[in-house]
Amino acid sequence: MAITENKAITTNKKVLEFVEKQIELLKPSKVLWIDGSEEIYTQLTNEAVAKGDMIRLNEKTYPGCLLHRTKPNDVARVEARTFICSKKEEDAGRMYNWCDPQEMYAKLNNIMAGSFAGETMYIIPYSMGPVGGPISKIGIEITSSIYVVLNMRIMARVGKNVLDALGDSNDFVRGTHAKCSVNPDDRYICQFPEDNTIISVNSNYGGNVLQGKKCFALRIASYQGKNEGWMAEHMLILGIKRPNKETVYMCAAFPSACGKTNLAMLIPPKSFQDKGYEVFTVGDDISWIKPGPDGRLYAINPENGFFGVAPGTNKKSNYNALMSTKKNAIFTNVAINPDTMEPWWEAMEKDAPDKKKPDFLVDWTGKQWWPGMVDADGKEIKAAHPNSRFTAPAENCPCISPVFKDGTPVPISAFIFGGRRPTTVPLVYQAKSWNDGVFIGSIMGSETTAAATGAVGVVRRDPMAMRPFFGYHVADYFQHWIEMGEKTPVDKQPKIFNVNWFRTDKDGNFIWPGFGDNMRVLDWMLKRIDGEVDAQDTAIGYVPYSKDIDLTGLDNFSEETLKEILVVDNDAWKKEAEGVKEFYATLNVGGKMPKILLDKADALLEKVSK
Ligand code: GTP
Ligand code: SPV
Ligand code: MN
Repeated sequence: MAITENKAITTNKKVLEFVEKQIELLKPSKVLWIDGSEEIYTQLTNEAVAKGDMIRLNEKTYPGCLLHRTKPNDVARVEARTFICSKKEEDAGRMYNWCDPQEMYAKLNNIMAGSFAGETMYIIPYSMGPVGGPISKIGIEITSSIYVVLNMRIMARVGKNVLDALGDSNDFVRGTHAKCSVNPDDRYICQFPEDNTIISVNSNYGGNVLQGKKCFALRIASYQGKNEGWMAEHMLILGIKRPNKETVYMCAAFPSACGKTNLAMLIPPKSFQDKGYEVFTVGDDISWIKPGPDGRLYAINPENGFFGVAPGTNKKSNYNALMSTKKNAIFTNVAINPDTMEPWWEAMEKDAPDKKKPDFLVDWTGKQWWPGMVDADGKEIKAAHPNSRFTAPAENCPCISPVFKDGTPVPISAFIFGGRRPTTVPLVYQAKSWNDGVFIGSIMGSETTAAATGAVGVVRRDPMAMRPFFGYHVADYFQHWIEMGEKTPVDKQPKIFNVNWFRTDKDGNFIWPGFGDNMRVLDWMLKRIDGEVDAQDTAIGYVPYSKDIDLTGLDNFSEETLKEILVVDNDAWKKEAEGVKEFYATLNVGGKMPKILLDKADALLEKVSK
């Protein structure tokens, strides 16, 4: 019999039943309900620091900040071990591992049984979206990891008020996280969409175990959205204010580590600031989107914080993200300066290691590190893991939108898709219709990054940046997008664009300056939305006239170069279209792919083959 450390903070029978069942299975020594009180967080932080699980950073320069190191075999999401467990295999779909739910429950129960022995079980009630909000949903995560409790506190709304809002309802996602021995061979990240259930075992890393994020807010929620008439997308939300105009909101889907956090927190170039342009961040990773009473699509950011990529984040590349990490943040797998107890990562620019002092830093694995260190194969050793991350409260962000906190859904005027494409895909183009936009999103490709395990730098198809996050069959997901368009009056449909910040020259350097200068591309979109400029009609959609992208104040970048990255090269697109057809064929087993999209793939090939 477990010793309850504090009393249940709900009388909801379904919640209590779920908790009892997990106690029976996991056999913790103690049980603690996370009620959202400061006392509990302070107690848990002290405990984690005492155990060496967390390192407290410099209280003066990084107040309330902690460092955590994961096991070297547990540093990213693991797509190969992520499962959608729907009753029928055809409902899980094509881009995913599937397993029969009963078989998977049996396997997981076997792995987890008794694994909390000697430990405390934490029960985390959390709301994705503001507690009680019109688009919000509730989950309960059970874990023995203080790292998870402290991160969930930042990433979601956590506490007793969530259970109060739930009342007697059974409408909550049941989540269990069992760290076990962090054995990668027995690691499973499983979603059971038909049961509103998530189970993660043998990991203690971010996206695998902070279940509100990818497991719930994308995999489970995309399935809920399909059934309930809304959408859960891997999209940032930003607001742009032009002088004398209302703020316009846009959502953008880029694959992991391809610039969502950067774009969401963009600082406009000086020439735009001088004109009075302002950018506000609503979210940097996930959007929940629902039709509003006026027929437009409205979005919220269901999260409460950012789980952002650390390396490369500096004052110049993302000032707002950097500032967000200055208090009450948790760093995962970054390096630390043991003298100052401040975090460090590659290209942070501040406190760059001093070559004369070789013991300057401690790397993400806890070992001494100095610049230029190489491993036995002569490969450079990084101080911070390439997928090291910060967990930062959204309220820390200097440009957080005033609508974020109360969670007011914002009307969306544009959807932007994009990925890392060294060739072929122009800087920006616009879909000619909603369904053309669905087609463009569905054929998205990107070079892989360190955000997931596996080879880095290979182009793979990543529809709507959702490849790792679909909670149901990808073809049904495309159909859902088409239907959401049908339900939205044409004049109220968001315009759909595709961007590519990552075109490279023959030496492999990025051609477009990117980052804050992406404002110039967003500005073109605003002008298109308001009907202020024409565009070139091409085989893939509307491409800007170079004169309509404002290059004021951009040194060393000519209109000629811009023209080069706006070109639609028919030969390259012929290969692309053939690749798309092959890709579609892999999805179309059982004839599930919407005919509208299959026809568009044929039409594209025909247009670029002329
Ligand atoms: P997840 O949190 O993994 O979903 O990713 P994210 O899309 O939020 O990624 P993030 O914004 O953290 O992207 C980080 C990577 O994108 C870094 O390598 C940046 O240098 C790079 N990046 C972001 N914006 C730009 C840009 O405009 N141009 C170029 N060349 N690189 C960019
Ligand atoms: C991503 O990989 O897209 C992330 C980080 O946003 S994680 O939460 O680990 O999935
Ligand atoms: Mn993401």
